[in-house]
Amino acid sequence: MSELFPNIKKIKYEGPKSKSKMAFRYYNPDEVVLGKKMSEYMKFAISYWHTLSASGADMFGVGTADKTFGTTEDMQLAYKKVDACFEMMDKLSIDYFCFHDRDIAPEGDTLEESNKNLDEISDYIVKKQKESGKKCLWGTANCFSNPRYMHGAGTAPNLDVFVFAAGQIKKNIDISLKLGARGLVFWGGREGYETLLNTEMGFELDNLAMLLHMAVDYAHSKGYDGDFYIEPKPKEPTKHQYDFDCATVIAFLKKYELDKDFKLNVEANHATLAGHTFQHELRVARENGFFGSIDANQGDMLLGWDTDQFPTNLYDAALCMYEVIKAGGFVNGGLNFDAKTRRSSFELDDLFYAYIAGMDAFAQGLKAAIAITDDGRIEDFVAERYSSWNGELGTKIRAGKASLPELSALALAMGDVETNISGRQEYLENILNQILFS
Ligand code: XLS
Ligand code: NI
Ligand code: NI
Repeated sequence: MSELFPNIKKIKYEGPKSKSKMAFRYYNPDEVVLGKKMSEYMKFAISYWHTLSASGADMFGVGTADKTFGTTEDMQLAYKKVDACFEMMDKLSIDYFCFHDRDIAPEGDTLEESNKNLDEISDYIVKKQKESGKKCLWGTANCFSNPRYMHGAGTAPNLDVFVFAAGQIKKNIDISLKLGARGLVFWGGREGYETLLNTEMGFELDNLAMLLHMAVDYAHSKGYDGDFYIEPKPKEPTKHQYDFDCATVIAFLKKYELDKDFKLNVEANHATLAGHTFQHELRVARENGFFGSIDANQGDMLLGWDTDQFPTNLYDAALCMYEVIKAGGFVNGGLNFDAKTRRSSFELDDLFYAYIAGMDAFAQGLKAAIAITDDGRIEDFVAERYSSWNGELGTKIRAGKASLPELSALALAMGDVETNISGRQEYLENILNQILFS
C-alpha cells in the first residue's frame, strides 16, 4: 500500500544531543522506566479528530491543512483516515488511538445509515489492528456537532433528542467494544446552559445521570469491564458546562451513585480554563480515587478558550507525571494528545513535529518526576511540614476520637501558638528548577 506520509521515515530515538529534525531526543519507547517500557508506562494515544480531521478552520477562515488524503468522497476518505492513523502510529511508535464515532465514519441521513457506516469502517479498523497490534484507548460519541444537539444531548429539553443521543451512545459502545477500547469517555459537549432564564438545571442533571446509568448498564451487559470517564470542562461550547471541573464532577457522580463506575479523564487545557493548574485537577482526581486517564495538551494562559496546543511545557509535564506516578500509573487510561497543530503549521509534516514535541516533553516530564522522588528534598520537606501531626494527639484527632471541648482545653492551656515554620515556596521552586534543568 502506498504511504500517505512518504516524506516521513519511522521516527527513531537518537538521544538528547541529536540535532536531527525528525527524531526523539527523550522518548525512547523501549527504555525501561519504573519497571515498564516507556511506551507501556506512557500509553500515548493519537486523537483521531484533531489529527486526521481538523484542518485548522476557525471563525475567521477556512482550513489551511489538506487532510483529504487524495479523496473527497466521504467513505473513501474514512478509509484513508484509518490508513493515515495506522501509518502515523507506526512511524511515531504510538500504540493507541482515541476516537469519536463521527471521526471514524461519516454521519448518514438516518441513525441506521450512520450505524452502517460505523460497522463498515470498524471492520477495517479491526483488520488493521490485527495486522499491527495497535489498540484503542477510548471511544466516545460525538453528541454535540450535529445541529440536533444545539440544546444538549442528555440534558436536552426535547425528549426526542435525548432518545436519539441514547441510540447514538449505544452504538458507540458497540463499536468501542468491538475495537477493544478499555475506556468509554463522556465529555459534556453541549451539556450546559447559556441562560438560566430558560433552563431547569436540576431536571437536566437528573436526565444526564440517567443516561449515564443506562450507558453503564448496557456496556456491562455486553461484558465490558474497562473504565468509564467523565471529562470535565468549565465552559465552551456552552457558557456554563455542567461538568465544570473535577470537584464538581465528583459531587455529581456521588449524588447520582455513579461514583463506583466512573473515573475522570483530565485535560490540561480544561483545567486552566477552570482557573486551576493541570496538577491541581490531577491531584483532586487522585486524592479522591477518580484518577483515570489524561488528555495531554496545553492552553495559552493569555487566551480564554480551549486552544488544544501540543504540550511542550516541561513544568506541567513533570508535575503531571508526578501525579501519575503517585496514582500508581495508568491502568486502563493513558496520555491522549487531544491537541492540534496551529493553523499556520499546516503541512502534514507538522503533525509529526507536534507529536514528537509532545512525546519528548512527556518523556522528560516522566524522568523529571522520578528525579523529584529520587532527590527526596521536596517530599522530605512536605513530610516534615506535617510532622506535628505524627504524635499521639494528631493520631487521635485523625482517627476521629477527639472532641472540641477536649481541644479547647488544650488550646486554653497553650495560650497561643508559639511556633510556625516557613512554607519555603521559593526554596522548593529552586529545587524543582535544579532537578528539571540539570
Ligand atoms: C473538547 C474535548 C473533547 C473530548 C472528547 O474540548 O476535549 O475533544 O476530549 O470528546
Ligand atoms: Ni479532551
Ligand atoms: Ni478540550
